[in-house]
Parts: sequence; C-alpha cells; structure tokens
Amino acid sequence: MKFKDRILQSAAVKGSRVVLALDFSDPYEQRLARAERVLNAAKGGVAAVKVNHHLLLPYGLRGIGSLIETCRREELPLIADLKMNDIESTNLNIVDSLLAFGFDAVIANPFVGLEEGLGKVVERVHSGDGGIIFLVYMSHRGATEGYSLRVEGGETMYRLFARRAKEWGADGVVVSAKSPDKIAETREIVGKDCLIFSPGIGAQGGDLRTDVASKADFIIVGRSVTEAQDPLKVLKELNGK
Ligand code: 3DU
Repeated sequence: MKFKDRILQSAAVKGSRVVLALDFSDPYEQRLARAERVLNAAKGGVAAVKVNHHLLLPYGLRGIGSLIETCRREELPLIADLKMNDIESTNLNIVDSLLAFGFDAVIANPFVGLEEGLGKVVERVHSGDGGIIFLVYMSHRGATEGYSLRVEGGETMYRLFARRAKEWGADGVVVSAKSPDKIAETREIVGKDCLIFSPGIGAQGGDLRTDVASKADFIIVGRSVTEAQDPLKVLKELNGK
C-alpha cells in the first residue's frame, strides 16, 4: 500500500491525526531509551512517527533499529525529517538508505529544484511504497525571510513551493500551524490529494483552537507530547477527544 494510503489508514485506525516528533535533547546515550519509552506510551494515540536529527545523528539508521521495528509492528508510518536539499545523486543515496532501513517517507526542500535535484527522487520513492513531503512554509519567525520572498513575477516562495508539490507529485506538504491563512492558500493550490502536515502547535506557540484543525490533515507535535507526564492524555486532547 502506498505511503499516503497507509498514513490515512493509520489515522483512521488510531483515531488520530498526530504525527509524533520523537525529538530529544537528553544526553546522547539516553535518547533512544527515552524515545522508546515515549513511543510505547503514545503509540495508541498517534497516526505516524517522525524522526529528526536528534536521534539520527547520534545513533544512525542502524542504531535506531529497535524504534523502527516498533513502528513497523504497530503499523505506524515513519517519516525522516531531513529537510533534504542536496544534489540528485546524494538525495537518491539518502532515500535509498532510508527505505532500506524501514522508513516510509522523507521531508525535502523543494528549493533545490527538479532537474538533478528532486525529480528522480520523487520517482524513486514512488517506484515502491515510499512517500515524499515538501516544505512549504515553516513555523519559526525567520520563515518570512525565506518562504515569503517574492520570486520573479511577484509570487511568494511558499506559493511556488506549494505549486511544485502539486506539479512534482509530492504526497504531502509541511505548512506551519501558526499560519492558518497559508494553510488555506496551500490547500487551494495543492488540492485534496496532497496531505497537509502542520507543525508548531504547543511548544512553538501555535494554538489548536485556531481553525488549523479543520484545514490541515495532520498536525506534527513533539515536545507537548514527549515532555508530558501522560502522553496519551495530551494526544486525546490534540485529537479532540
Ligand atoms: O515544536 P515541537 O516540539 O512540537 O516539534 C516540531 C517538530 O516539527 C520538530 O521536529 C521540528 O523540527 C519540526 N518542524 C517544525 O517545527 C517546523 C517546520 O516548519 C518543519 C518541521
């Protein structure tokens, strides 16, 4: 089953639209055990899992094998948040490693372009059941300094990135939960088939009570869940239960 169908199925089965970001800044030797504890406590309430440099740098793909195994066992799609942004040969090498070690999807930066950038990468992940998600608008303050720049013709970078997602066949896009207007704009451009993943809720100040809830398909949440005494309770709230 293709990545998009798998994550939608997982969301339906779990009754959740939370992608759990397993980001930890504990001493290196303690991070994996903590991630496993949090995942075990939270797995019933999440639709998918996202891993970032916090784990991938100190442990590598081999080192997080047990975590990958848990995700597979629980049928939780696993996303590598590498914000990939390199030349084609390196990008292909990255996705081949990710897929070989059991990841389901990767986050990429469409800034790098199609030709000798992401074109063949989209083909490669889609030749199997993998997925690719494009950054469209990020949640930090400086996002305006890049994603809001106007390109030739006056269009903003984030609108261009949304169009690229649609035209290049991305499975999803990342748009900040702190910019509901940009989620709505992105939806108009990408349509219903391209999933919108929205980070920035909680620790970064984004508020679920805005209309983000109805506009994004998934919310990406890290610290609000990973630092909670009772992760499942927080997940229930995030899922409106
Ligand atoms: O702020 P949180 O702890 O809920 O974590 C959010 C995660 O989503 C974290 O891994 C961060 O790197 C990622 N992310 C953003 O926060 C903003 C983006 O635009 C893209 C990814």
